[in-house]
Amino acid sequence: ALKVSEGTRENLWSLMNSYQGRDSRSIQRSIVNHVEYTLGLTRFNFKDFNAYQATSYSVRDRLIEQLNDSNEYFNSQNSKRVYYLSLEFLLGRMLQNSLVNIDMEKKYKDALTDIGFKLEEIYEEEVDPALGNGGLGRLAACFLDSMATLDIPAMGYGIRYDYGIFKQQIQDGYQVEQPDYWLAKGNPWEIERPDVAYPVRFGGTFTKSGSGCGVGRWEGGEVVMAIAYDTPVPGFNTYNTNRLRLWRSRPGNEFDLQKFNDGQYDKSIMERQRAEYITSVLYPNDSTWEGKQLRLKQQYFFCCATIQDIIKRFKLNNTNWNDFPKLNQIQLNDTHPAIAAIELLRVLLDVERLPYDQAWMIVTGTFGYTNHTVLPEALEKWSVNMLQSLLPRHMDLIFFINQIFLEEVKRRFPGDGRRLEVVSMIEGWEDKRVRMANVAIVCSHHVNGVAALHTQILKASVFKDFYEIFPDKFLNMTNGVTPRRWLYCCNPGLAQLISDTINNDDDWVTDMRMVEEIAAYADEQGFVDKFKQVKVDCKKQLQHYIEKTQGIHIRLDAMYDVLVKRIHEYKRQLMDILYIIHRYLQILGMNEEQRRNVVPRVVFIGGKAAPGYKDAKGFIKLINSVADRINNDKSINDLIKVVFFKNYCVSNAQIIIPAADLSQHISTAGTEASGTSNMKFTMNGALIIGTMDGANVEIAQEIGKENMFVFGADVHEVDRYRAQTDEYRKGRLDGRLRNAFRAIYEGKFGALNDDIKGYLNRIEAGSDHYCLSLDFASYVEAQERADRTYRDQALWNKMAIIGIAKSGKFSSDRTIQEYCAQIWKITPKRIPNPADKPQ
Ligand code: BZD
Repeated sequence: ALKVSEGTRENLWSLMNSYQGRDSRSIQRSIVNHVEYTLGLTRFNFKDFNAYQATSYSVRDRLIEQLNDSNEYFNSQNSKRVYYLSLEFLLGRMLQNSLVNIDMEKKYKDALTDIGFKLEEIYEEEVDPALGNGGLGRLAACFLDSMATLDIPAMGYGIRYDYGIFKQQIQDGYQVEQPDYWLAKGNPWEIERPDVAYPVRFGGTFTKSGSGCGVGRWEGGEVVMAIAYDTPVPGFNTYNTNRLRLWRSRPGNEFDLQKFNDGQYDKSIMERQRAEYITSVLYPNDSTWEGKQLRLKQQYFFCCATIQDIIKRFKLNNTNWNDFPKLNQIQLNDTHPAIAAIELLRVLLDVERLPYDQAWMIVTGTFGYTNHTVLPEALEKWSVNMLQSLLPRHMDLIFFINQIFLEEVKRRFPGDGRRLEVVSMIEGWEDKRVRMANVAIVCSHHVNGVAALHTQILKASVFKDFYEIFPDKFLNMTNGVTPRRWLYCCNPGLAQLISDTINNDDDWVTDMRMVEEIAAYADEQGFVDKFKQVKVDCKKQLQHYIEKTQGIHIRLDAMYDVLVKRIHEYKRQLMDILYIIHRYLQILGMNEEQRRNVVPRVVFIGGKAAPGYKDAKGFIKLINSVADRINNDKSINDLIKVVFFKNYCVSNAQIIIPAADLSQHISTAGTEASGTSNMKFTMNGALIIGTMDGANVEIAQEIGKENMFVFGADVHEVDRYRAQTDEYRKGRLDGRLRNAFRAIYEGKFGALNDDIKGYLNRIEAGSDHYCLSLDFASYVEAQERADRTYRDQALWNKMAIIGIAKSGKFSSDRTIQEYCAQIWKITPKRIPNPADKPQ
C-alpha cells in the first residue's frame, strides 16, 4: 500500500481542490466535465436525463471524498462500528436527499438554472431504487440517514438486486406485475468495487475432527463470488458520510477446464450464469414465508460476504478476538440475515480455530435482533434437509448450540417439556425445520420489538417462553422516520413555515423535539392561514400528479382521505372500501338538503399485493370496481371520488403524504408491529383515523387521543372475539356491513370475482379473523367524527398543527439514539471537516 508523507499528502489534497468548490462556476464545471468525460456526450447538447446523470456524478464526487475521509478517520481511530444487516433497503431517490444533506441544494439549483436546467425537473429523471417491500426496508433506509447524521460510524450491508420490487400496473381492475429492471440506464450513485470480492461456498461436504463442536473442514460444492457495490450515505449538517455496501453475485473464479476441453463450452458458460441468479431478484413477499432455496442462498450469500468483510476490517487494527464485540455490533433486520451469526461462529471455530466458549461469547456479544412481525405465517422456518445440503456445517452447528441451550433450559426449568418443545431451534419430527427466530434470539444479546405494544406482545405471547429465560434480553425500540426525507425534502413549504415560526433556522431538522414550539401557534390566525396554504399547495401538486399519471381529475375542495401501504388482510383495506360502499349507499338515499351537508371526499387507496396473494389481489379488484361505479355516477356529483393510487412507492409517497388530510391506519389491534407511515402523515399535518395498534398507541400518547380518530377493539377484545364461535359472530354481523355485502352480491359494482365473493361469504358465516364486523360500527362512527371535525376547519387545522408539533418522538434520530445507548453501546464520533482546517 502507498504510504504518503505529509508533504505529498498536501500535494494530493490540493490536486482535488476543484471538487471542493461551492461556487456556481465550480459546480457547473464538474457537471459539464461529467457530461463530456464520464458520459461521453458533447457539452453543447445534452438532455434532462443526461443532466441528471452528470449532476449525480458531480454530487457523488463530493460524497466519495467525504466517505473516504470518514472511513480513514474511523480506521485511524480504531473506532467501534455498527453494521446494519438487511435484505432490503428501500432508499428512494438519492439526488435531492444528498444535496439537502450536504447543504448544496440551493447552490446546485442556481448553477443548473444558469446553464438552462431546472433542478426540480432533473429530480424527476431519477429512477426510484426500490430494493425493498415496505416498512422493513424503508426503516433500514431511514436508519442509514439517521446514523450518518448522528455521526455514528456505521455501515449498511445488503443485496444489490437487479430487479427491485415489481412495478404495479392495473389492467381491467386487476394488479399486473411488471419487472423493475432499475439498472437499465445505469446507476450513478454506486461505486463498483471489483477489488472487494469474497468467495461464498454452497453445498459440498464437511468433515469434523475433535470432540464437541469440533473443527470443521468444508470442501467442494459450488463457489460464487460476492462483489461489493458501495453507495455513500451522507449525514445532514455533518461531514460524516457512511457506506451502504450491497453485494452482487458473480461466477466463481474456477473455470471448468475439463468441460471446456470436452467441447462443452456452452454448458460451462451456462453454469457460470447460474451464479448470477442469486442476486437477480428481490422476493416480493412481505408477510408470508416461503421456503424457496434461492432465497436461502441469497441470505447466506450476503451474510457470508459481509462477515468476511467485517473481519477483514477488524484485523486491520486488531489481534485480540475478545475485542471483537467491543468494536463491532451487528444488527439483524428481522431473521432474514440471522444465518450471519452462525457464519461468524463457523469462521471463529473452523478458520480462526478459537475454542468454542470464546467463539460463542464473541457471537452473543456481537449480535442484536429486531423482530418486525407477530404473524405466525411470516416467521422463517427453513427445512433442515435444505440447510443440510446447502450449508452442512451451519446445520451441524445449529444442532450443537441448540443442544447446549436446551440443556441449560432443562436445568433451569426442570420437568418443563412443553417449554423445551417451544424454544427449541428445531421444530417437528419427520419434516424438521429450523426456527430462525429462535436461532436469532439465542445468538443475540438483545431482542427488540418496534413499538411499545408490539414488544409487549412479544414478551407476553410470541416469545413468552424466551422472555422468561432471558428477561433482560428483550427491549423496545419504537420505530421512527427521517425528518430529512419525510418533512424537509417532501414538504418544503411546511419546513419553511416551521423554520420561520420557531426562529431557529433549520436546527429542528436534527432535533425534531424543537418543533413542539409551533403548538403555541395552533390558534393564531396568521400561522393557521399559512399552514392552510401549505396544505392546499401540496394538494394541488397531488391533483396534478393524479391527472398526469392516471388521467383522473379530482377536486381540490374535498377531504383527501388516504390509505397507502402493502395490501394485506390484517391492514384491512377491505374494511375501508366496505365503508366507502356504505357511504355511497347512504348518499344515494339522501335528498338535496342532506347532501349539502356531506363532506366531499377523495379517497385514495394504494399499495402492492404480493403476486401470489389471491385475497389481497381480490381486494384491489374490488376497490377498482367500486371506484369505477362511484366515479361514473353523475348523480352523486363528485361527493365521493375513489382513486386506486397506482404503483405506490417511495417517490410518490413523497407526493401523497404531504397532501393528505385524513390518514388511515386501521389494522386489527395486535397485528401491525408498528407502522411508520402513520408517523410520516402526522409530521405532515394529516389526522389519523386508526385503531389502538402498533405505534398508533404511542402517537396517541404524544399528540393526545383527542387529536386522532381512534376506534375499534383493543388487543384484549380482539382475543375474546376470536375465542367465540362462528355462530356467535354470525349472529352479530353488523347490519351496515351486511348491506354493503348485498350491494356487491347484487352486482352494483360489476361482475363479481369468485374469490372475493367467497371471502365475504366467510365473514358473513362468522369466520372473521381480522374482526371487520367487530370494528365496523366504531369505524363508521369514527368516520362521522372525522366529517364533523372537518366541517369545523379551525378545529381540524388546530388538531393537525398539534400533531406536527408533538411528532418529535417519531424521528428516527431518537430511535437510533436509543439503539446506540441501549443495544450497541456506542457514542457519536464527530469527524473533523477538512474544509474547516486553516489553509
Ligand atoms: O416492518 C413491517 C411491519 O409490518 C410494520 O408494522 C413495521 O412498521 C415495519 C418496520 O418495523 N414489516 C415489513 O415491512 N416486513 C417486510 O417487508 C418483509 C419482507 C420480507 C419478508 C418478510 C417481511
